[in-house]
Amino acid sequence: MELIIGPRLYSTWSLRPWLVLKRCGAAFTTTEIDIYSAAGQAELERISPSRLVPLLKVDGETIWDSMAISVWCAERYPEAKLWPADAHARWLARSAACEMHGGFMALRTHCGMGPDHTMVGPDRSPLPTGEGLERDIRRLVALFREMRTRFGAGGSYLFGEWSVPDAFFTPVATRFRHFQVNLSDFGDEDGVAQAYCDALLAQPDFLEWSASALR
Ligand SMILES: N[C@@H](CCC(=O)N[C@@H](CS)C(=O)NCC(=O)O)C(=O)O
Repeated sequence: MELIIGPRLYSTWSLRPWLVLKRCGAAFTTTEIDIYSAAGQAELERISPSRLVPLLKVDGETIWDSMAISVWCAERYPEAKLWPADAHARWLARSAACEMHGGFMALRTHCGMGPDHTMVGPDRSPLPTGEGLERDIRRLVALFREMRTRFGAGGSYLFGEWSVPDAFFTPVATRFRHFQVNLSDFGDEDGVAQAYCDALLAQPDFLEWSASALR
């Protein structure tokens, strides 16, 4: 099984299924494509149905899109318990992961990751201003606080134990760190959302990803 990803320094979309596969204990290889080079673009054209990464090559198929790969993982590795066991938590965990998958365009646009800003490097940049950015950050803070308060008792992740939304929100924690977002300015009075982001950044799998990106 092969996961094809973009550059580890920048590719927030690639990090998500990589974290999910690690949680499954899956045996997989990782192939990085430099999507910023002409050769990488040609490779994308050749191998990717959507011209995007990540891709998972398994059982003779190419599964594209980070959410589709995560859903496949939950099917293939039920013992990894990738979604919360409690039904209410599970419904909301899927809502949260899908909201991240399809939304927060202002955060993506104004706090982008790419050759100018790395997801894992030590460099930091000031928080830009931009249409919709404050609304996106406030919404993320509110979401993190609500889920942690309602469902987080069993651990330090969004729904207590680790689940798919944690993979989808790890790139948010890296953006908040890189752009030095002070979450208390966005409704996180007592640090609940910040503690969650800290837990995401301290995940051993994420630290492994960061270390390999910086090598
Ligand atoms: N919704 C897709 C988004 C994937 C995506 O946007 N991937 C970026 C890399 S982070 C990409 O492949 N970009 C190729 C390019 O810009 O040419 C997913 O979840 O997999």
